[in-house]
Amino acid sequence: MSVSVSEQQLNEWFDSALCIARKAGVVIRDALHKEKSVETKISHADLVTESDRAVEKMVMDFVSSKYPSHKFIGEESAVDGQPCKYTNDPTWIVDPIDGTTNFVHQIPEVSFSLGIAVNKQIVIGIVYVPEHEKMYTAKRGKGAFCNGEKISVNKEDSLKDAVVICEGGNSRDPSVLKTKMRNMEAIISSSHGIRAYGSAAIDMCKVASGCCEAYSEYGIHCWDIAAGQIIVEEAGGVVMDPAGGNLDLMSRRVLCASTESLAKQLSAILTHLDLQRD
Ligand code: LIP
Repeated sequence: MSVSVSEQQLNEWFDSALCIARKAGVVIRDALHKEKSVETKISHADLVTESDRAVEKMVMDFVSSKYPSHKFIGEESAVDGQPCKYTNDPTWIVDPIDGTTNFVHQIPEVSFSLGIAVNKQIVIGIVYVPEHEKMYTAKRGKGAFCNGEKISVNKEDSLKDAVVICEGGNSRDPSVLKTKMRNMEAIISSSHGIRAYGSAAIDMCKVASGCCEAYSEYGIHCWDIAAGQIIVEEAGGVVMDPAGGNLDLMSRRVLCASTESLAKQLSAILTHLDLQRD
C-alpha cells in the first residue's frame, strides 16, 4: 500500500528533522575533542563510539514518541547480517555519526545524516556538519540548501577535468580492497585527481555544492547515502547505481555526479562490486 503525504505534513517533518539534527550536533560537537570509548564492528577499521549510540537512541526515542507509526533504520540498530526492513511507510534513515573514524581521530569532517523516505523515495534529507556549522538540507522538488542558501552542482561534464571523491571504506577484505585500489588507479589516471572526506554524507554534499564533481563508493550503507541522495538530486546532480540504472538504496553502492554524462564516463571505468545487501 502506498502512502501519500501533504506538503504541510512534509514541512512539519522537515522542521522536526532540523530540530533533532541540531540536538545531535550539540552532542557530537561536545564529544569531538574528548576521550572516547571505541569498539569495532566488521573490521578493525569499522568503529563505533558511545556517542554514535547516544545520538541514535536520541533520534529513535524522538521518532517513536512523536511519530509512532513511522519506521526507523539506524546504523547502530541494524542487526548484523539481517536485511533492513524497508517498506512504503514513512521511514527515518539515520547515521548518527557519519565519519566515525574522523570523529575518533578528532578530524572535523563528521556529520549527522538523516533521510526520510515515503514509498521508498527519499523526500527529506538533512546532513549537519556541526564542527563547520554547515546544515545541508533538501526537500523533494524544493531545491538543496546549505545554511539556507541555495546550492547547486557545477555542471562539469568531462571526467578528465573532474575531481572525484572515492573512499577506502571500512572493509579490510583483500578482494574488496583490490578492486577499490584498481578503481582508484583508473580514476586518478582519467581525472584531475581524487579526494576523500571520510564521510559519505559530506562527500555527497561536496558534489551537491559544486566543489567536487563526482563520488562513488562500494560498501557504504543506506544510512550513509539516504540524505545525500536527495541533496545531490535537488542540487541538479545525478545519483545512480555505479553500473548504471537507478540507485538501489540497499545495494551498498553509489555513484553521484554533477551531470549524467560525467556519471556515465565514471561508471564506464569502474570495476563493479556486488556486496551483501542492507
Ligand atoms: C563511513 C562512510 C565513509 C565510508 C566508510 C563508512 P561511518 O560511515 O561514510 O564514507 O568510506 O566505509 O561507511 O561508519 O563513519 O558511519
